[in-house]
Amino acid sequence: MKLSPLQIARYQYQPKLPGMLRNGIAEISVRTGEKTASVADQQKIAALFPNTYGKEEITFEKGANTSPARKHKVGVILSGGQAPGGHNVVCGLYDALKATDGDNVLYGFKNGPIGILKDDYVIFDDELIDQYRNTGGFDIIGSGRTKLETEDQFEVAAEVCRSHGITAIVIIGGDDSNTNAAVLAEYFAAHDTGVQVIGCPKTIDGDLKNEDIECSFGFDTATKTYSELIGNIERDANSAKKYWHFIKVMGRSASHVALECALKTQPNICLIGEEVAARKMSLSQIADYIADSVCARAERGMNFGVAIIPEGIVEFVPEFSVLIAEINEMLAGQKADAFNALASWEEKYAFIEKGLTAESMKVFAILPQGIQQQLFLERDPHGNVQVSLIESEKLFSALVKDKLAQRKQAGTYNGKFSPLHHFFGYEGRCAFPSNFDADYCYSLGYNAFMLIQYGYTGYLSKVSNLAKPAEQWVAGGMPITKMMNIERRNGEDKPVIRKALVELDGNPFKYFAAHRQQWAVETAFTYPGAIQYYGPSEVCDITTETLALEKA
Ligand code: FBP
Repeated sequence: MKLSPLQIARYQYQPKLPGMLRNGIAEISVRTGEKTASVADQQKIAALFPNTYGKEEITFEKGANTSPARKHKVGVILSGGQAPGGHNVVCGLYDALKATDGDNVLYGFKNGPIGILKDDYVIFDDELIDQYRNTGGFDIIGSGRTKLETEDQFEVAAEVCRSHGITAIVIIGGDDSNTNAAVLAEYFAAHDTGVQVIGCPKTIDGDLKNEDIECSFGFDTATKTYSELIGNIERDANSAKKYWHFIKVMGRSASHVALECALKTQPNICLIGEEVAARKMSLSQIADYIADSVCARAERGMNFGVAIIPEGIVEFVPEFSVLIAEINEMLAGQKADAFNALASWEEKYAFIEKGLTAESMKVFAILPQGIQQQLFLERDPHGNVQVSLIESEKLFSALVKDKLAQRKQAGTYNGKFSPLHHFFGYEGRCAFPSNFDADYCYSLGYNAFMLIQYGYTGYLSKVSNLAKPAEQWVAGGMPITKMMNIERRNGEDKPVIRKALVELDGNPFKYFAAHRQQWAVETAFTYPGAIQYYGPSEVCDITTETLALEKA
């Protein structure tokens, strides 16, 4: 394999651990804190997790290691979408495990949770691990979206662990994967399997966070990557002065990515799904909001600009959600076959007109035909419209175009509008992790082993105080059940980790809201440039604007 100069240099990078983990395994002691309770629905969660609920928060400290001496065989699983730094979680876990005892063994289950069900694994050694230090991607063992959630699966997982003598599993995943980690931990404890389960908080979407978990890993690098690209586009826009760029960024259920990119690049427009929902904005109102910026800038002779659109935006638009629900209902079960059998779009359109309520038909009618057709193309395994596949950047530019045409007719706008479209998602998920993510992830993995060594199960590896230099970071663990509440999923009440949406009364949004009017009219673009790995700490080690504002 040919290596790039950066890859070779990154192999040598030594990730920074929190100060309390720096003196070697023998010098890490544990402090037990308060007992915990779930964020809501305490009685129900306690009843569902009798063996793992209510445990104490713990913090590691410098001091004599009092954990019982024993050999460890640990399995690790990468779950869900890629996020920069995943390899370093594995490396940190491996290094801590081997530093404790060279005979300890780390198994990597391949291609996500399916790996443990199929008993498909690799055993890590120095040669393999050293090829992946400080690199992006999850390709060291692969990832996947199979969910570990049924008792049958848990039994298979227990049997696989028993056959190898594995006594702990580390699951690196988002809110769903860590919810499943908690359920698996409870099952293993209830069945006396002797297998511990530890989770690690991953997702570029940034929606796995709460008062304990300050951010999920990967968010820093992904948003820096998108912001570099957005900044470059802003500069191009300001040079050529002829295009409006509509840029969709990943973030399926929350707008943290869009908000962070906006804080970094100061575009003319950034939509925040949570605000759209709170203000019950319609598609037409959103289009008017963007068109106002286009007009105001045109009046000043600036027929160019940049608008950031979060991937999940349409689900936040109330009238659009109703439309999607009606389409899902209209095509449920056999009805989809009847629809698909219709030969022409005209016939399909007539079918749709009959199936939708008058209100939803009004919404459907204003959509560009390409988007209308997208709503009927791709279905997920449950038969639902895959909202993330809707090209919302094109949807909004088309709606804005219509608004501008109306304004032109009314004589209130006389500019030029040439939109271009981009989608930034996969570009950022496997980037070389920033120093922050490299350090944070290595610490999460190292720390996960400390939790295993001290016998904890059903815990999330927790590293906090992240807005400060790594030396001051605090390492410890949090029972996953503390983050849970009961939510309705697929028609059933389920215990799940609560997803963190953008808080409209939080500092990051408030800062954005206080500046966006100015950004909408003026050209206040900022150009963050590429992630830097070598150089002054204030250039290379700082993390997100979101975290800085949250901790301000
Ligand atoms: P996770 O929640 O698993 O971390 O994945 C998040 C994400 O990157 C979203 O931003 C995006 O909508 C989705 O994954 C894309 O999924 P896929 O990789 O399956 O196309």
